[in-house]
Amino acid sequence: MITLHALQFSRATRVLWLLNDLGQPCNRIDYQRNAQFRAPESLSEVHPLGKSPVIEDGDEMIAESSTILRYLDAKYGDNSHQPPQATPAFWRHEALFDYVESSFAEVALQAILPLFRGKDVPEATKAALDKHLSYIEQELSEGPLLCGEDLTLADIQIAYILALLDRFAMLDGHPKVAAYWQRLQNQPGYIAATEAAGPMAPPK
Ligand SMILES: N[C@@H](CCC(=O)N[C@@H](CS)C(=O)NCC(=O)O)C(=O)O
Repeated sequence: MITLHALQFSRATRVLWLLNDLGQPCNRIDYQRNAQFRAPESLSEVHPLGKSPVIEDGDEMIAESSTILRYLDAKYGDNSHQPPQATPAFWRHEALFDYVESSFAEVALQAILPLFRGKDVPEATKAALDKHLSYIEQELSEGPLLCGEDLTLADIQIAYILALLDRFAMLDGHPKVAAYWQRLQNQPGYIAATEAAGPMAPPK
């Protein structure tokens, strides 16, 4: 059985969500965040980076949520959470999926981290985030989800960042993205994952 090392309020919910969609059970090992909102030292005994998620599947140990989602969807889902390979839709999805961790997360976290510490967000950071949320709005034009009607890995990947932004009311100026976030929260895999492991974002 797959083992999931799941830190509280973390990207590990992405993995749990996909596992639920694929009907794959897992042995979830939970780690509580410390007072500084960091991972406990015990996660560094699992993987050198000390981050979550990490999965173990037989002899494989895989870190990086995007790689884990691709691996699970290929191995257990027959790529059910992606458009058909070698189509324009496939490559558009690849770009959106990679965009979340490669570009969007960094900008969003620059806004979220000061708010966590009770500080103001610099205007330049707000402007950068605004640009990204407008981009996501544009990419939702074929909606209701990023790639139309079917839930994809990109939707699961982006949900964690939207949960954090929503926690700090940072989606208020982008009603289309806020409505998309509401739709994601109605997805059965999201509901099952958060019922099992708690919310993605820490409570207010
Ligand atoms: N790019 C990595 C990021 C992993 C990551 O930063 N995870 C956070 C939780 S969402 C973490 O473990 N933070 C704990 C810490 O840095 O102490 C991924 O997508 O898996």
